[in-house]
Amino acid sequence: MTPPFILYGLPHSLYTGPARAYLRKQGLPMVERSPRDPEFTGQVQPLIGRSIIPVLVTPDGQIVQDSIDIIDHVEASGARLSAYPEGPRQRFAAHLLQLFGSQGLLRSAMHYRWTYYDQQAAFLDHAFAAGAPAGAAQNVMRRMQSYLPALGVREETIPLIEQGFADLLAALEAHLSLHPYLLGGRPSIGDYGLFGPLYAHLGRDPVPSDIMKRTAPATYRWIERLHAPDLDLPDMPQAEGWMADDAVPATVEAVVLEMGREMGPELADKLAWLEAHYQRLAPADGEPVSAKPHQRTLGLAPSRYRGAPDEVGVQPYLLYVVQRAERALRELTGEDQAWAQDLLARAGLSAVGAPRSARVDRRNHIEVWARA
Ligand SMILES: N[C@@H](CCC(=O)N[C@@H](CS)C(=O)NCC(=O)O)C(=O)O
Repeated sequence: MTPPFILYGLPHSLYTGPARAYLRKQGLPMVERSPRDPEFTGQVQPLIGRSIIPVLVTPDGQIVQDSIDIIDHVEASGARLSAYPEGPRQRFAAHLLQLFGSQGLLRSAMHYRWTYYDQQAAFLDHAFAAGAPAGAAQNVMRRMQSYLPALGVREETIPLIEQGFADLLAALEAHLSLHPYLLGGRPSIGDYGLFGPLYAHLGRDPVPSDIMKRTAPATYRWIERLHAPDLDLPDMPQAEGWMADDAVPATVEAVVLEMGREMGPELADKLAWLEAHYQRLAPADGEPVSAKPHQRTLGLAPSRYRGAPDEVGVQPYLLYVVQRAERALRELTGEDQAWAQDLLARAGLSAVGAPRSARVDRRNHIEVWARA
């Protein structure tokens, strides 16, 4: 009998969510195990070189780290429900929203989890105890909490973050009241990207999930639907497949506009920071982006968040995700290209596709600088 895929992850982990939801939709035999599992600590983690989840071990023993790389690994061997639309507009929109979920909603997700720790202590203590031995869980939680300033979570930004969450839920709700997924009757890489923060933190932790259930019930259902092993459509029109004619409806464009409000300025400033850093460093192809694999943030970039002064930590991984959206952007021609440029400009996201020489690749489970 073929052994199952093993996913090392945790229910409350933002980046495990997309990998788990995707693997379930593929109907692949799979078990999920905690990173406390001795096989993980003894055999898998030493190969990865840092303490990080999710990690996939395939039936033939290959090891894949990274939520995006896990999905792409399965795609490459033929997925029953590919996350990549064939239509170039839809594919670009899906990549853009993956960027939003993977990078742009971290501030919100971490704010709601840790600013409201006192109101959610029983839930979070219970969750983190599953991922670390007693005693160590408190240290992990303190480390997570210490990331807030570099994520731009400060007293002055908190009301703005919360307004942003409400606005995003309103935009998602308008779309998901009509459609099961972002681009029709099946999930795309954009759905999986947004699922990360909207499930693990914002859809499970008591304070934000309560807001979601009360104000955005169709969005909450979309989370359940993405997490199910099937398409889970009893309450929706049985419209299977992508929307016709490569359509990206106005309700999805509205979510992209929310993306721009949430992360447009910081995206531009972080990318400019990375470019300047890369120029200064002039790294060789394949050089790790940081001295140690667990060091993810290279520095702080001054920026703006919804009109307020801001300062945010810069992670080269961002570029890895941006490059994917840019690849999809380059595939658009003629009217489709003009549509994308107009959407990016309206959203304040024109940093996507701007000229740049810095490139980030992932090799041997870590991020490295790449020369063209
Ligand atoms: N780019 C990675 C990010 C993974 C990641 O940040 N995982 C978190 C859990 S959601 C983690 O393992 N954090 C450990 C730490 O920061 O010490 C991916 O997409 O898989």
